[in-house]
This record gives sequence, structure tokens and C-alpha cells, in this order.
Amino acid sequence: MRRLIALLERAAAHGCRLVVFPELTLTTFFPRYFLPSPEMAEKYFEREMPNADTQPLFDRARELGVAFVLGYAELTPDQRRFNTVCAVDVDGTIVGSYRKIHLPGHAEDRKMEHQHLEKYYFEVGDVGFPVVTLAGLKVGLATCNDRRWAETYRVLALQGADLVAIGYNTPVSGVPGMNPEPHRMMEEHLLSVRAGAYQNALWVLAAAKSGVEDGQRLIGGSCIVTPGGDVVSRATGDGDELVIGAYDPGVAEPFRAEMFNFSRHRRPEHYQLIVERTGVGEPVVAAIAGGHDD
Ligand code: CDV
Repeated sequence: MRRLIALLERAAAHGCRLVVFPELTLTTFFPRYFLPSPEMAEKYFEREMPNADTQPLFDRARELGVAFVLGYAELTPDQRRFNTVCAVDVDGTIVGSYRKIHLPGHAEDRKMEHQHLEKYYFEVGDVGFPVVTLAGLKVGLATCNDRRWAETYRVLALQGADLVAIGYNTPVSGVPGMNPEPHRMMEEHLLSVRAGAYQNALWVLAAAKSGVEDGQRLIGGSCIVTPGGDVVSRATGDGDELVIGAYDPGVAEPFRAEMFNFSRHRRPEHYQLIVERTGVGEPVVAAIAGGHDD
């Protein structure tokens, strides 16, 4: 909490009005460990938000007039577990929450030192992708692996999001299907957030845990991406760091007016497969009438 408040104060001193903290900010990234029952992980979960531990952060943010987005593990009163983000406005009130939808990794113990057990510890989120107003800006909420999925950004953009706040933990080891070469991991992260920003004409604020946490290295790479897909600010190291950008609504305007003018160019009648299919299926055969003599 001391580290978060120190970062918040530095942000306020730089004139920031919105701060994004990483996914599962309050604990270690515990899905790297297999515990024989998910209940044994309950020490990592928050039963309410704010609570006695986090109240000082809420109080300080209110005093400073800074809105923030905070990731944590949520245990609901009916014992459901989610990888959650809460959005707190400048007056210290929670204006919305998001429960992570794209849970990567696996549910079974693969008996490796570092695993990726989000499917074991969490349920798939049940509140969709929300857009909330923070410090007067329309902010879409998403978490970590969501940033690699085009659907995340589009669903948020269609609700008028100007920015998307994404906290994340991307470990260098133990993730099935990821190339463990650090350069590639960083490329894939930047490719994802830049593409999401550009194709939806919105800003992306991506905040990472970094350095070595409990023996596992995380890629870091926090950054701010413009609606043009440009990375305008990026973490330079592995320690606690403030990555600052100046929000300018004008940057999105030319993209929204022409190339990504959704209401003019989108053709949802041809996008059914996106919501009907999860995995790959047979090609859909379209018949074009006329045009052939034989
Ligand atoms: N916490 C995450 O969701 N991490 C994922 C995994 C796959 C590394 C990520 O996309 O960064």
C-alpha cells in the first residue's frame, strides 16, 4: 500500500488525474502456484473493496483528486472468485467494476515450478466489458490477456470508450503457448495494444507488474498508446515507475471521422461468426448468382 500511495502521490505531483495499477496489484501473481484446493488461496482474495487495507489508498486518492483503476482477486459473499478491476473516481467512490473474461492458462496441475492456473482459481467474468466515467473521461475496463483479443477493444469502443485501462502480469516463464524469448514477448504485447488502439481509435493505458516476483520474471513494458497506435510513453526499467501521458481528445478525431468511422463503415450483418463460433469451423459458402454462361 505504501508503494501504491507513493506512486499515486508522484502521479498527482505531475498533474495526473487518472492512474492505472496492474492486474492483481495487491498480491503476488498467485496463479503461478498450484494449491490442492482453490479455497487454500483465499488469503489472496479481497472480500470487500475498499477494505481496511486498501482504505488508505482510496482516502489519499480522494484527497489528491486522482481517479484510479486497481486490479485484485475478488471473493464474493456467495464464494465466487473473480480476477477483478475496480474503477474509482476522483471523489473516492467506486463507479464500476470489471471481472476478467479471457482467462488464459489451464485448470489442471501441470506440476511445473511456475504455472498459469487462472482457469483453476477464477470464474469467467459475468459483467461484460464496462465503460465508466473517470476524471470526466470514458474509460473502458479490461485486464491482461484481454488485451490480446480484438473483441475486447471493439466492444469497449462501441460503447464510446476514449481510453482503455489494462493492468497486466505477463510472466516470462511457465505460460503455455508463449514463446519464452523476452524480445518476442514484448513484441507480442506491444503489437496487441497498438493494434487495439489503432483499430478502435482510442487510447490504451497498459500497466504491468515488472521485475522478479517470487522468483518469476515479468516482462513489464507498461505503456501509453495513442489512437494512432503510437507508443508515446513507456517504462524504462523494472522498478516502480510512473509512465505519464497527456490525454488529447483531438488525436482520435481524424481516425473516428474517416477510416474508423464505425457507423459509416462497419458491416455487422457479416460478422455473425464472431458471436456464433468460439473455435474454428467449416467455411461458410456464399452463393453469387449470375455472371457465368456455362
Ligand atoms: N495474467 C495474464 O492474463 N497473463 C497472460 C498470459 C498468457 C501471459 C497475458 O496475456 O499476458
